[in-house]
Amino acid sequence: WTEIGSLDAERAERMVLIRGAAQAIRPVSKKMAFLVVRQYVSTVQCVLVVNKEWVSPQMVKFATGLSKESIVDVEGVVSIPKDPIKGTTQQVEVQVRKLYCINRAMPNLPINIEDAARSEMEFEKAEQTGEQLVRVGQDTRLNYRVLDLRTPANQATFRIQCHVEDIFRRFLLSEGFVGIHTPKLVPGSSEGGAAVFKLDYKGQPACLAQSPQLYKQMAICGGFGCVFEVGSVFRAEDSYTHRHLCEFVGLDVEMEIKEHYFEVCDVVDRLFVAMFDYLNETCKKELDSINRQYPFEPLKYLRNTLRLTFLEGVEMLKEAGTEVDPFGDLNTEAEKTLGRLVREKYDTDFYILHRYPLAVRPFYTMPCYDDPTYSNSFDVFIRGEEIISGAQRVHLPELLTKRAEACGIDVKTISTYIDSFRYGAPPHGGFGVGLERVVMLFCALNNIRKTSLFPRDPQRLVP
Ligand code: ATP
Ligand code: AMO
Repeated sequence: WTEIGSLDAERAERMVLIRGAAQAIRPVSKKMAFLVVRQYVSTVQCVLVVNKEWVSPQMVKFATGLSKESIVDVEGVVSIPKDPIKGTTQQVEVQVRKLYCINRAMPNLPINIEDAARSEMEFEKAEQTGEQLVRVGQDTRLNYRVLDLRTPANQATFRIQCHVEDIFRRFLLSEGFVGIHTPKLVPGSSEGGAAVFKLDYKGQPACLAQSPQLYKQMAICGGFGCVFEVGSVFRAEDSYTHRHLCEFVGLDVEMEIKEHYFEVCDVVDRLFVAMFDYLNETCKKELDSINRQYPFEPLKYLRNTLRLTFLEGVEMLKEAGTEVDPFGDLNTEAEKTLGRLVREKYDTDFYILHRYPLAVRPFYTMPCYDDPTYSNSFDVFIRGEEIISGAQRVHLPELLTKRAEACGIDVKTISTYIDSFRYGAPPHGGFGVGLERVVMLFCALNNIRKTSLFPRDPQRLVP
């Protein structure tokens, strides 16, 4: 068996056996037909020409009668065409000798993969030439996700996502972090607010974990020093936005701090610079596949990630004519504007904003020692949108109790968590990353549903 992606001029004249989906079937005459066969992100043109030895007119008829997306095995000889081939990734052809249909797809599928893989530029061109092309809307894509996932851009997206997760694990393991798994069935909220999915736990009220926050801190109290987790996170988001899901994959880190919360920012810095370097060097083919359908500018990032204080950000916004509350949060628009300003001034799309007002951070966040209206916390942005929240945590049980009460939390519901800090607890901090957001923003995709295999949003529970 040969992978379609490896078919090149070096294999010319050689016999190969490939398996893939019949993406397009183009009859030319009773004696000739083309079959485009796809495997993952690669496509190759297979040529059937009637001859005495191998291809009969019945075989051409059989090929042209195949339904799109049927799974086929093709045996044939690799050849180099006279003219460059349009519309396939491989620049060689396969002269068919044998053709088998392994599994027939139903005719008239709800999504045609070639339509689903078109770029906006192709639609613009078609408008000028009068060609009628079919647009595939997002709901149709998600309703028939199994078909939609077959486009090269989608194949590439989830391969990149797999690399992001893999680099996250490998980097942290190489720095001595321990991988953990915390419970997803939990007694209460960790991030505050009403955004929890409630459920009945054998008669006790419970919910799905909004984050591993309290447990990853308890793992530090358990003596692990530094930990990470890759796991599902559940948020009962009310509103329908381009960057919120009701279930996403959280990449979480928690670690002891010796002196300053910048030690946590240093991990973010090293981890993400290594990740972006790796993606750019190792995933060129995948990035090209995404770029072909959804063109984007490569992410700009610095060797040492830029760190701005929240107040420096507020000042930059003010100078540009956007007034924001220096004790409040940045809204989505202000975050975007700041992203543009940072890019203009510092030539980077990736930066850390730290020392947020305490009032807009969760109860477990450590206030700044020099000014408790601010906090030892940070958010990290790609192209003006948040991918990470992090902070130093309150490890002093009295202060933690006061902070929880001030945030309206019934401390009885988190007593075992607060008690964890009574048995000797080191200063610590950490951060949480949304996997789908990292992939979405690295590739400048416009919607988080594109980076979730089977997205869960306030309106979608199927497929
Ligand atoms: P997280 O919820 O993890 O903090 P986030 O991107 O929602 O991630 P926030 O700090 O909560 O970040 O919110 C930043 C801004 O995004 C808010 O000020 C608000 O304008 C907007 N925002 C947050 N959540 C929603 C939502 N569910 N729907 C619409 N806008 C939201
Ligand atoms: P936060 O609530 O900011 O912080 O979440 C961390 C990161 O998770 C991602 N994220 C989401 N992704 C998709 N859909 C959502 N609804 C959604 N909500 C959040 C974002 C965000 O930056 N416990 C803290 C982290 C910490 O301090 O360690 C927390 O959960 O990328």
